Amino acid sequence: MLISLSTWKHGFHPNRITYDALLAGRSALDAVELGARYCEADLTCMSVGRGGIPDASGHVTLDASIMDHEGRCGAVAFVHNYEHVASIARRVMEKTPHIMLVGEGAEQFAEEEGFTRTSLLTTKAELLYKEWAKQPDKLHVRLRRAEEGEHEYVFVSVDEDGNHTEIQRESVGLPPINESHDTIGIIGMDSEGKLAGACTTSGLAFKLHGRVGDSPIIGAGLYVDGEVAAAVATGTGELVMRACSSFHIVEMIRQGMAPEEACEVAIQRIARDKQLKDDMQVGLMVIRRDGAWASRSLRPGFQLAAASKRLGGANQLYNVTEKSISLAKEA
Ligand code: SD4
Repeated sequence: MLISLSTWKHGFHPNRITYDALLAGRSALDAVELGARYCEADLTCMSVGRGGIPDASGHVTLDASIMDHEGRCGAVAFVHNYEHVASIARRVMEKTPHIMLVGEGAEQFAEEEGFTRTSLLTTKAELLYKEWAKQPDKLHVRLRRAEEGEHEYVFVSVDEDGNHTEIQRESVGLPPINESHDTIGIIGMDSEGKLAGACTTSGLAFKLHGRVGDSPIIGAGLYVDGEVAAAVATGTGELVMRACSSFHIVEMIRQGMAPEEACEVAIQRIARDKQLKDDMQVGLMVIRRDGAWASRSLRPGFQLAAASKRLGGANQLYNVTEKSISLAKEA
């Protein structure tokens, strides 16, 4: 019963890597970690790993979590100098009695564990930061639903009268094509029916220095219960954190709700958040223990990559709309 699901269009290649690892007999935990690592090293992906967009002080800081079918979990947050944060999270899970390490402590642990120290800031991300820093109150970054379903950053200038005008991507050093990306969340089921998940991100562009989102928070960005389901979230982390969305989905499934209904109810909860704004998005995905999976987003524009035995092993991109998409139980 092999299944892998990855968030967003840029999850397509990582999802292939995850699914191939499952096919090769690797555990769900290994497979999701491998997919996450691919994305963390992909420099075109500007919100995961190296190459991510910096925070408001010009630093790229990464957050990640990982969880297995036995409820073991690990997380790191506010990591400045190591690219493979999902693997560091796994190491926290496997080698310490703790769940989460942050900042300097996480980096010291990574160093001791032999992870390679590296600068996360690429020239492209630095150029973008410099543009933003010239007029942080005039250049706003918003998340927009792009035509082909990708969630992308758009840049908006604000004039003295407070009027917002979208500005060309070229003028902030980005190519005109739709090339922006988001956090990756990967959930998978292996040949033994075991579930696992990973979530890794540089977080929201130009976030306040020190801000940590939902991705490393167990129960918010990621939750796995091997007897029930694995769920992952992406999008505006503050919304997901207030609703504990991944945990919420898994618990509703535990009580007998179908995966698509659980996604629906979790999204409706987020839709009632009093801080919700037009440009905020959330995407949720879940795999139930029997292989049924579903996904739902707050607004159109969320995509996911799915590969499964039922899909003949093909890796496919799905557009998730305001309606849930779901695939029935795997044979
Ligand atoms: C965060 N949830 O840090 C992440 C960002 C994300 O799609 O997933 N964007 O809030």
